[in-house]
Parts: sequence; C-alpha cells; structure tokens
Amino acid sequence: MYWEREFETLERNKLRSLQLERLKRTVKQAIQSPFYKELYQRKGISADRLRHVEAIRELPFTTKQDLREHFPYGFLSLPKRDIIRLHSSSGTTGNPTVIFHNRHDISSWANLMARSLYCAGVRDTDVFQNICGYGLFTGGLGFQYGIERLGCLSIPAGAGNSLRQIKLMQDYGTTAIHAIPSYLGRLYEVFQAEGLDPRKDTDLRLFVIGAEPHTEEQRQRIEDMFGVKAYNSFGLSEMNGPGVAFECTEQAGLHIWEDAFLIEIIDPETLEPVPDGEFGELVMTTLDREAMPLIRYRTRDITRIIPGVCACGRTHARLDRITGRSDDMFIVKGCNVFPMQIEGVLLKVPEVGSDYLITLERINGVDEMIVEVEVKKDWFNGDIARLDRLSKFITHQIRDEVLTKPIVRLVEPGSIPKSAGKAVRVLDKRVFD
Ligand code: ADP
Ligand code: K
Ligand code: ZN
Repeated sequence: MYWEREFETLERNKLRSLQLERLKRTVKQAIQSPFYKELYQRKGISADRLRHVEAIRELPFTTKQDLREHFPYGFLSLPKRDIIRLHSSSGTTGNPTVIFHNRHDISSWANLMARSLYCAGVRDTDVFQNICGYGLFTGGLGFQYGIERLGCLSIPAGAGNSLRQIKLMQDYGTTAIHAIPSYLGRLYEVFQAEGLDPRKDTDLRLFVIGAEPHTEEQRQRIEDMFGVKAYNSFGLSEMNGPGVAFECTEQAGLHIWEDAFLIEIIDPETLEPVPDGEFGELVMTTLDREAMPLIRYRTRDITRIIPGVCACGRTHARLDRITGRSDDMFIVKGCNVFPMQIEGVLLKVPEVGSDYLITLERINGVDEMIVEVEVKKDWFNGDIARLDRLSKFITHQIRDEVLTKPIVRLVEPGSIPKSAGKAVRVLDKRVFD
C-alpha cells in the first residue's frame, strides 16, 4: 500500500517536528551559499531563532528573479566538486534558472519519485514508458530515476514520434505511461489513423499526466479514450521537478510530500498567509536538499490545501489542481513561456515593428502558439520569398528561446488591435474542457 509507510502516514504533530528539525538544518546549509549568507547576515537571521515551523514567516521570500540575478552559482551551498548534476530552463535572452544537485539530492529525488509513482498505483511489475523530453528538462531523468528505483521495466522513450511510441507500447507490452495531457489527444488520433484501439490493442492501464494545467473533464476524456486510470503529477524544476505532489489512487487531490517540502499558501498581493482551505500562491521551502536549498520560494502557482484527511491514510496535505498563476507565464506543450521572452527575441529583429500578439489555440487537438508580428512600415515590397525568410528566421529564434515551435504570422503595421489600457500580449483561446 505504501512505499514508505513510516513517512507517508506520520502523525501530523510528528511530521511538524520532523519539519522543524529539517528546516533548521536547511537554513544552516543555505547560509553556506553566497546569496543566503549575504541576505541572512544583513537581516540577522540564524537557524537557532527558529523555535517552531511557523517562524519561517519571519524569513524573506526567494523569487525567480533572485535565482536569475545570482546565476549561475550564487545559490550553491556546497563546493562545486560535490555537485553531480544540474537541470535548467533554457532561454538565451534572460539568465536561465538552474538547480544543482549532489548525490544525496539525486537519491532523495529518486526516492520521492518512486514514492509518488507507488502512491498512484505503479508497481515493479509495470512496463513504464516515459514519453517526455530527456536532457536539461526534469521530466525525463526525474521520472527515469524514480521508475528504476521502484523497479519497473523502464522505457526511456523521449518525446514525440507517435508511431514509434505506439510501436514501443506494442513491442514491449507497456502498461504505464507518463506524458503531458495535451499530447494524449494527438496520440489517440494516431492510434485511430492506424486502425488501432488503445483499449483493445495495448496493455495500457495507468497514466501519469502533468507539467501543465488540465481539468477533471480532460482527465476523464483521457481515461475513456485509453481505458486507463490517469493520475495528476505536479512539480517544478526549482523543487527538483516531478515528485513534489502526486495523486493517490483516491484521485482526490495531490499529496504534497511534507517531509521534503514545507508549504505555505499566501495572498500574492499582501504576502500574508490565507485562511485554511482558501486559494492563494504556493510558497515552498526545500527540507531535504543539500546542494541548493531554497527557502520560501514563490512558485507563482495558484492552488489551495484541500481540507480534511484522505481515505488512503497518508497524512501529507493535498493540493488542489493549479487554477492559475500570479505572474504572466503560460504553458504550451509543457514548456513554460514568459511573454517577455518572445518580446526579447522580437526586439532584436530590425524588420519588426512595434506590436505583437501571442494567441494560444488548440488546432486539430494540438496546442499551438501563434505569434502575430507587425513588420515595419514600408518594409514589405511584394517580395514573398523575403517575407518567408523573415518568418522562418523569427520562428527559429523563438523556438531557440522557449523550446517550442511557434506559428509566426507577419502582418501589416497597425493591424494588431490596440487595447485602451495595458497592452494585451496573450490571448488564450484553448478550451480546457
Ligand atoms: P515541469 O517540467 O515539472 O513541468 P517546470 O519547472 O518546467 O517543471 O514547470 C513547472 C510549472 O509547470 C509549475 O510551476 C506549474 O505552473 C506547471 N505545472 C507542473 N505540473 C502541473 C500540473 N500537474 N498541473 C498544473 N500545472 C502544472
Ligand atoms: K511546465
Ligand atoms: Zn490519498
């Protein structure tokens, strides 16, 4: 029933004591990094002052901006020779966000992943196909280590090429899959085009879906199409990646592993804690990371703690689905995009005029990012080849920046509607039904 009964069902008061002990250790460790050392010395903060977990509210927040400004090594709490891996978001205009791990961190993450998968019902008898990009993204290796720790037969399939994915499933009798929800509609269409029915022609029984927002209805549809149970997986690279919060077989919210993360829900305006059970921004502190502890990290994700206890017997709190963000980031095909990244690319192209608009749309079951860009006045002289070259160039530049390929449409100056107030840069027309 449990991967680690003693941790997963720990009484709340004991869990609280464990958190305090680990929080103190984390603060001591964090002070070894240039960033926290300077900050905490300036504010007179030390680990001994923490008498209870709630005292964390006296510590300052950490933001993505802080991570960027102290790139690359400003948050490192250990000598470089102890570090064995990094994961990072890409991007060529701003500094990427990078997270470093030592052996302990990688092992602890693998264990949390195994615990998460086990909690959703994955067992060592499963053949697990990880349909996810490997490399600097955390979903590839993060899942890989967890599947192996659990003992499944792992298929490190990587992303894309649906025909090959289907062949792998059939050749090896895949029973479990991890993928982003927006990809699964597309995969189903390929099954159909091949005259196959995943319910009859595969051994699939369990899906893990995450990395982007989706609804209960979307889950339901995926379960019906493939004849499986689908479980929600939540994570962010700053907190390792996947393995932060996961649904158990009750499908009643995502257990967030509180022996590894201290969570707060705050009002993003006042920065004060919200009353129990209300929606707000998730703030997280690592409790079991050595190379790069993060304290009171503002995730910008809007969610809430579901009140009450779970029927599965796990005592760790349950997060509700993420309902939005307290910044302007959006996610297409699992890739996080900030409008400023697109703007940064466009500003460097001399032919481009002053306005642009990003529209997110689901076309033939696939999420697309359409970027309309005004060219400069009098630039277009009727030369279609020239237009085509520019559009290709911008497409590649944006792809390199945000790691997902946009559809670029060059338009005449003045054709993008102006709004009266703050410029509208993103229109999200995807229906999350
Ligand atoms: P990952 O590769 O795990 O998605 P990233 O750091 O690239 O990690 O992205 C993290 C962000 O993705 C989160 O802050 C959140 O906005 C979004 N996200 C991840 N998992 C989910 C999920 N299950 N539901 C909704 N949003 C999610
Ligand atoms: K994501
Ligand atoms: Zn549960």
